[in-house]
Amino acid sequence: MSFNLAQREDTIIALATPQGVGAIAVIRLSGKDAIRVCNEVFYGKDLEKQASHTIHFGTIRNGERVIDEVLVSLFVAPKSFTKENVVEISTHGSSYIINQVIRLFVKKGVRPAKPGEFTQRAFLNGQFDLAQAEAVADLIHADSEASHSAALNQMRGGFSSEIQELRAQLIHFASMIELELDFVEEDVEFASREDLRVLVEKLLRVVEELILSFDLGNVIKNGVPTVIAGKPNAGKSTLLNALLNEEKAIVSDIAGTTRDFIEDEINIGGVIFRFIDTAGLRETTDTIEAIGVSRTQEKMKTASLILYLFDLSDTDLVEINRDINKLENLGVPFLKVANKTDKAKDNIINELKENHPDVIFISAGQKENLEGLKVKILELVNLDKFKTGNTVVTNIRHYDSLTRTREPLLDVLGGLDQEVTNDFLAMDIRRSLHFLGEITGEITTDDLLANIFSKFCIGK
Ligand SMILES: Nc1nc2c(ncn2[C@@H]2O[C@H](COP(=O)(O)OP(=O)(O)OP(=O)(O)O)[C@@H](O)[C@H]2O)c(=O)[nH]1
Ligand SMILES: [Mg+2]
Repeated sequence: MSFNLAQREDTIIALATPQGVGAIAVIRLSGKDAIRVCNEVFYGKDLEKQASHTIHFGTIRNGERVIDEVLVSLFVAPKSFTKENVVEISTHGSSYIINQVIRLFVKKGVRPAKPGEFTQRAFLNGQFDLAQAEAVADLIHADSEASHSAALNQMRGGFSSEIQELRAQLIHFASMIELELDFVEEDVEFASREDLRVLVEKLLRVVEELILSFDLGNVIKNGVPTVIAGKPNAGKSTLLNALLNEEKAIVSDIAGTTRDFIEDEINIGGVIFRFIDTAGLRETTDTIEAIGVSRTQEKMKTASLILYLFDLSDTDLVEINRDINKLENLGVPFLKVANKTDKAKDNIINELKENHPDVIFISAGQKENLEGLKVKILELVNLDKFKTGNTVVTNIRHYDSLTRTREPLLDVLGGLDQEVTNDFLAMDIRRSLHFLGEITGEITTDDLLANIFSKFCIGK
């Protein structure tokens, strides 16, 4: 794909609403000729004489034949999403009508849009920067409150404006130092080295904070990986099913029923959790079960949260203490969850309450106190600060550019320490600027753009 201006002379069309039958469908056109071509097939007012941001009732006709009664919304350049002339045609939501309308326009020389082409045009015409364009994609795919607010915040420029501002300050220093190069003989200093150090240190802090936020950003997008672990027959699969409200995992009283991972997403309080049911932890001679057990141990290490589940009718305090000890050494946050309250003997419950006041008592089989468990889960991950619109990096490309910015920034600091010559200093600053610019799109390549926009769906 190339992104020259000639290609953007043409007018594009796509269905903007999802495929399939609906009450209405919206077909979108963008380009120089969008309004003119629409006027040729629209019977109603003369669209070319109407003001921007107006809606008009009429029919779309192929020759004499009426295809549908429609509403046409006009957005005259540059007051539109793409900054080009945009027409949105609301038709009845039948796939027959949609196909007929799109075909009619294609016959008139309008080109079917590629995935993400509307957003790409918006970007190329300066509607927003690259990080914001990518946020549009995230927003379309957001399916939880937390990922929605992270994407929305980014689209509004929260993330980019911070980067852009710091980059602008750094550009100032780069030009001052490069200017000094022209005056070597005079030995002047236009850029205070102390101010430069302060700025670079601040930049490093921001970059490192953003890098750290990526882990959480990732979690917001893909769900908090939460492993349910414990002995065979503790009721792990029963708990997964109870949380999901469906019989997803096989439950039986045979120890060692689950051998592979079974996972699914659950929305708790606006945050997506990815619950992973695992093979029960025990020494086993069964080869396949043993593989399952070692995989469980691996999975526990990479989890954000572990639900340690044990059976109140079949576990004693010694064993529980031993397991908790192991979990503490693992270093992953975990909750102690006692299952089968319906079958437990009183003394174990009292013993536990004394020794571990933070144990959560549930009955997965009877679906008891699952709400209490959910509250504790939410408390433990504490995603609150990310719901209030703090800057979070959710995009692997941004993360990559940020990590690559770090190194030249450190070089600038090192250079200041060692009082290297100006040309070296300027070079390291330029390298930092390059990677920072990649994030917001001040520096792009065709490959990069093609790669980003191809991830969108058609019509976006
Ligand atoms: N009474 C009672 N039985 C339960 C409860 N939760 C689970 N069970 C029973 O305990 C047995 C084991 O449950 P599973 O969910 O298969 O246990 P698991 O931890 O997945 O076991 P493995 O897959 O073998 O590691 C089944 O017979 C369940 O019906 C509960 O809260 N109360
Ligand atoms: Mg199981």
